[in-house]
Amino acid sequence: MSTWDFAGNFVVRMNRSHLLAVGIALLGSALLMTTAGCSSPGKSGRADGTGGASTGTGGNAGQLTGETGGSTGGTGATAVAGSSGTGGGADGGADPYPPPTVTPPDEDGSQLWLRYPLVNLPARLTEYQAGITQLVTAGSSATLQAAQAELVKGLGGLIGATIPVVSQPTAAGAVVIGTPTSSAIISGLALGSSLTAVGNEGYLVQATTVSGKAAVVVAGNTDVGVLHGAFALLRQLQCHQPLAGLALSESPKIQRRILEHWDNLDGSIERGYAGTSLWQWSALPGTLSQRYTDYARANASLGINGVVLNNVNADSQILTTSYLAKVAALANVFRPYGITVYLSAQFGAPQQIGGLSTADPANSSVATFWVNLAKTIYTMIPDFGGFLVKADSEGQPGPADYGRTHADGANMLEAALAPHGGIVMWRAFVYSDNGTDRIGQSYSEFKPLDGKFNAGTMVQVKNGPLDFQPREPFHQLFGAMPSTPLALELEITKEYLGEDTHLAYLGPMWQEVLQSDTTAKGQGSLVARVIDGTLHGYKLTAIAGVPGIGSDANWMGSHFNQANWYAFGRLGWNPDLNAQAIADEWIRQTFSNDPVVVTPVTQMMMNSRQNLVNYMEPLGLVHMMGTNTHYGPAPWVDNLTPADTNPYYFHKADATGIGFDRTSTGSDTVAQYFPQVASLFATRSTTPDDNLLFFQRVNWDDLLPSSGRTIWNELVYRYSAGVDAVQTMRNQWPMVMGRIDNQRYNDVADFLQIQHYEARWWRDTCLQYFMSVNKHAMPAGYSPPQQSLSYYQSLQTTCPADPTKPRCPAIYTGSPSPAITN
Ligand code: GCV
Repeated sequence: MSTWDFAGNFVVRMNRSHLLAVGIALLGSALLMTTAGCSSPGKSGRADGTGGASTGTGGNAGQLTGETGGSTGGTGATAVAGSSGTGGGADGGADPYPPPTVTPPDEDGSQLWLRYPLVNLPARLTEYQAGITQLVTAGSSATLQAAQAELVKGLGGLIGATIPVVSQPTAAGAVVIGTPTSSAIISGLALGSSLTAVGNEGYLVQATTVSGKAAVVVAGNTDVGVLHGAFALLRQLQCHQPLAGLALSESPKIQRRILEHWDNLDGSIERGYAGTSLWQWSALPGTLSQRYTDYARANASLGINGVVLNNVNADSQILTTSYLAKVAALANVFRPYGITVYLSAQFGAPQQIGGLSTADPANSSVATFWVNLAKTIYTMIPDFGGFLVKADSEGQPGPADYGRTHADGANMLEAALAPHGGIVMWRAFVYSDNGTDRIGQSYSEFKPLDGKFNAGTMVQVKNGPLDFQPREPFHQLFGAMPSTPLALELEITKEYLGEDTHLAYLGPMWQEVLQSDTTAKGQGSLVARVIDGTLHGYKLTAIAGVPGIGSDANWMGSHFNQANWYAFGRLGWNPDLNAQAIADEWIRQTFSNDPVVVTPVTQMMMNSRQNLVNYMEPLGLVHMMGTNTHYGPAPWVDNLTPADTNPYYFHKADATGIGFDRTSTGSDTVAQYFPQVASLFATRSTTPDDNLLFFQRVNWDDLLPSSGRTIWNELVYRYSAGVDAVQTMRNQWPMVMGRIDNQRYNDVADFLQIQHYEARWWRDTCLQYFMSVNKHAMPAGYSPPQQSLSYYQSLQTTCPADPTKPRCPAIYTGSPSPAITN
């Protein structure tokens, strides 16, 4: 039964017994892919699927049908997680979890993955109740207090009893936390080099004995290491891992793991779909919301250790003393959680708030402005992280305005921050009309500057050369700047991947870029090795993600978007983690450990990004979305200035063919990659299907060897398969009904319905448009577009009414599937 709710959402309320039949039919095949999660995440495999040296951009036919394990044919294998035992002995197909007698109570998603519900696997609960009986404290620092509070809350929730806090172990089952300095017990364990090896932020979590009694030790070299260890222990227990043999030893591979908020001082969030900004600027510094602490807890649970508070399209007011007092108040909340505050700096600030007539980096008054500002900031925020800068891009001022280079601009700021220990993260996302191939601009401007940046400067590079599209090849700069530390920038908010409503798990996308091989120093020169610093010996390393976190109760605009915050944090800690393993542990903590839940939801998540690529921008298409809001399809747009902001610029579809020729017969931008990669993308037979139209121009009737279809028929097939895959997700979701709470169940069901309609909207619009230029007909076996091209074009004026919760009620009608009719 369907209806409209007051917010304009299409609401589905399904009958459980009716849907169970569908679910059971799907469960048989789905159970085959249950994987390990929490304690032994598999190392990620190469995402290129070729087994060769050159790329990591997705394979060919194998990726069409899923990213779950490379078992779907073709050459696009994405490695699966390791398969050591799962919590509660869930392997083997039997469900050891007693079905709930009543549906779990409603949840609004605000607890994220830190829910700590009573363990509902009877044998494991008994084990935990015997093995965790008390918490032994070790010191009064704010960080250790936070670790203690989290353990009291978490352990108590999981075992269903209050955990006494004691100063010395008095019984078996003590959880002992601390550093060798803060805890005589930890010191007495003489953990030696195994502890020193985990560094400043890492931890050891071990089942051991203390004074002859069974205990669990959470040890770090620093209080923050202990806090990270506390969260690691709670993750294991939330995943129902056995206590016996517990032995974790972890440290982060990337130094700075940063959330980059695009929050404006008026409370709006650029490209945010989860409400308004978390930062209550008018109430700060006096009033500190509990939400700030919960946000810090969530980040610390993943090891995220930095926060850029404001939009890169920066308002210089944030650099004034009254705002810095508010920033300092937030920094004080975050500090115990190991989180440092950064700010986006407006390059024009010397003019806007400094009373100067220029922002020229060569002007001594400008340099002095920044030096004095840095002194002020560090007086108020002693551990301030530094500046993030968007300059000479999308209308932002920058050094080019004065005939200076990016290095000139960055080095001036670095000189101001470096004496205090701060750094500059200078963005390589430059978008200005220089008449060359859009995707080549960043490389052209930055590659010649390698080695010219001061030591405290990083260049921050988006994953792909264009702009966070559903699929792009990795950015050419990775591997190309050995003397300049490069940070990786990812977009967690789904600006181009369905905003708040579409279920699109981004772990596979990020794994794809991280495991891409630049070949800069021969085979194995992965993007992950560039950004963890090991390839070139960078002294600074960083990863940044744009979260879009906001005031919505569920933080991210949808329950499944939380998985992307989670995956970002986990990959920042260890860029070699496997996306499927991360999904597995997120599901266990967020929804349930019950394989009846874990199995189908893992499958939904792991297929979701490729499904979305199929119904939005298959075969290497990019930038087909609506102007400004970036919501919905608008492939016909060709009249914007500059030209490289038009969808048409990127697909160039006409009567003969489609695609952007970036080989030597076209823009030759492929030459910006290292030779092995360049040759792969420049050669028709070796270009991965998933990047085909990004690099090559093809005729509509050319055959795609991997499928035997023509390009036109392949596009129709992929668009249609993408739509029907959302139907599959809608069939899978009811399998969890009654095993999770109704509130989140219904929220997800509602959004899946919107996604299904919008997938059909994308498909029908794009196919209608392409037919209008190629004069081809729909092949047999596919449902025709439901409306005319002019109808779809007319929607651009009405959809969306609200860009922060984008919807298009006009197309929420009819039956989106089947798109493939035979
Ligand atoms: C903050 C894209 C987004 C912009 C964003 C820009 C950037 O173009 O649409 O909203 O601006 O990226 O990364 O700077």
